[in-house]
Amino acid sequence: MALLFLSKILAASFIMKEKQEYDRDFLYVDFNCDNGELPSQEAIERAKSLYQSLGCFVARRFFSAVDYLPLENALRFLISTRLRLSNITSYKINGRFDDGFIELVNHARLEQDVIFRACLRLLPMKILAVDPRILEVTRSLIPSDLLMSSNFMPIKSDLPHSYSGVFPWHQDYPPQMDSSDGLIFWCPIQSVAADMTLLLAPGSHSLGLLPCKWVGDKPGYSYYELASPEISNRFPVVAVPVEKGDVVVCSTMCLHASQVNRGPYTRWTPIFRFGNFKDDLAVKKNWPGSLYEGYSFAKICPEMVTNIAEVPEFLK
Ligand SMILES: O=C(O)CCC(=O)C(=O)O
Repeated sequence: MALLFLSKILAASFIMKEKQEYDRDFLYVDFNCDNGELPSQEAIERAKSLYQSLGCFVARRFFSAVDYLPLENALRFLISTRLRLSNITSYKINGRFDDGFIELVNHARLEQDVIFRACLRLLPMKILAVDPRILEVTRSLIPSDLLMSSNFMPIKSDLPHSYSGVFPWHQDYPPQMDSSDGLIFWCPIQSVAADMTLLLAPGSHSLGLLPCKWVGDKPGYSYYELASPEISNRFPVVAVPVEKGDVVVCSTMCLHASQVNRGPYTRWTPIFRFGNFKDDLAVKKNWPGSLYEGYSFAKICPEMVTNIAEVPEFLK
């Protein structure tokens, strides 16, 4: 155990030494498969090597605008239906699929949740989740012949200048609990600039699952935060700006954080997650799923919750 801890500290301090030379372009791999073809072996190998050493990478030109059209059309329908039901007729027309969404949510906050829940069952989302390019990358990064496709694959909507849904540094395992080698595809439908994109702490996946503390029933679904959030300071912080079609891929153990959407429009981000049924942790914990599906991290991993005594009984 002590040896394991020492090796993790050594790995972390090695990454700290690299910090000065760190260049975020290093995380980008040109997949160039936005024409629908499978990624090249060269792109896969480069991505695999980054994923193993840093726990994350950005797949440039992964999807095309056309790949997102079914999702945009579905969102257009959902939003316009809710606008009609709410009798909202005056809203800004920008020629976007989400015209009226901001006005809809300003009219009633609950509408954001109605759209969010509907999106969890959108067939175009499920179809994109099994896109051959997604599966090829997943199979290359998770060494298993029995993959798990998470039930929790949302489309996140971040309103301009809103702090709701802005997550501090975290690992995805506590809210998702698929497997310790699970991975996430963060696929913004629009370009996202550096000052409002995902923040990554490359190399942090090497720490493994980190202790969390229960922070109560906050709005949103994240009820646990890192027990020692300052642990992210040991790693470089990289903001990864993306063009439409780029996809950020990171390990469930890689520390990442949100930034506020500083743009004028809603930021829409489909998120796909995969895991491994044969992973030791997944087997030991009886293949749990996400907090959203009702699985409780405090029940499944009580040993990782530093303030377990404060957690209400119904969550333990
Ligand atoms: O889109 C974001 O703001 C971050 C999403 C995220 O960190 C997550 O879903 O785990």
